[in-house]
Amino acid sequence: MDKLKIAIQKSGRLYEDSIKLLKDCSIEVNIGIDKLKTTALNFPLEVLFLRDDDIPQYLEDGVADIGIVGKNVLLEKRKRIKIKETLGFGKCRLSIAVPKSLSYNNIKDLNGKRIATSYPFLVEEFFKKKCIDTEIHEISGAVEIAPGIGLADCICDLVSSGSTLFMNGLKEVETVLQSEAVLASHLHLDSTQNIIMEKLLFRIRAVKKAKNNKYILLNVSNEKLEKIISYLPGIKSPVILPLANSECSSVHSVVNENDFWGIIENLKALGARDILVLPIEKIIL
Ligand code: PRT
Ligand code: ZN
Repeated sequence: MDKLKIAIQKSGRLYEDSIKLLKDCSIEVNIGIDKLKTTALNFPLEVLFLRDDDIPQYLEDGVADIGIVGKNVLLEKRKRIKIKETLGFGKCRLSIAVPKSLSYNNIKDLNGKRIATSYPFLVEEFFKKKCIDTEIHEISGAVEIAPGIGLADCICDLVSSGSTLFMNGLKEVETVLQSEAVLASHLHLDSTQNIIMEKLLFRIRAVKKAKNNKYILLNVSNEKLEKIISYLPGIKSPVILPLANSECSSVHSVVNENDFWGIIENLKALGARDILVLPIEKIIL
């Protein structure tokens, strides 16, 4: 049977989560010793292990059919490929940072400044849109030390916790891009490749939906049941089951991770008791 070729990062920040995503999609991947490529055991997928910077080019050329790569890399490389799905991991932002000692009021303070970055295209676009004139110095690594050694006045680099900036005496002042890992594809997949990709996307979306939601069970006395039901969201509506104690009911529902704590607090205030929260493996609507 034909196989779809997926490119993932060989090692680095996206590797573990990419493999985990496949695993969560029930796709078993046997990782060999040389780790150049491997074949999934129970899904028509061939996995190619590459440097993240090379993935957009391979996707444009059709050497790989689909790939997992940071949106930051994908937009910087400007290859003709399609983003099919955001994946919710590898989250970071591409930000401008200046020395802590520099007093910064607004973006105009960056006029005429030398900016060191590994993302010259995205940085240039950003400043062009804001009509700010800067001098961009492309460097490939250790961007955060550039101001300290006099190579630049400020930097534009990826930030997640902010500790690298902090340790190098820098402060974040502008966000150029919010980024996360995405699944991207070659522009012209044939029909079999498309079918396999859609099967994979179907699984990925089910896993993503499950990750963003929790299954919640609670007990409530029957006189408070109506209020709880009207408040509690659910996929359709909550499940209500009688308890052995006929004055109380058990309510089951699904709540979104983002609203979770607010919902729990309100449920408690409305009389919910014995609240249990469980992870969900997959949601298929
Ligand atoms: O070897 P290869 O070329 O494949 O990997 P790489 O070294 O180029 O990339 P890698 O593994 O560092 O990152 C891969 C992708 O992870 C990036 O393209 C982003 O999409 C994503 N990502 C998420 C990050 C970060 N968070 C991140 N914090 N990539 C890099 N960083 C670096 C950043 O450059 C800085 O040096 O981490 C430092 C800042 O982190 P904090 O936590 O101190 O703010
Ligand atoms: Zn890289």
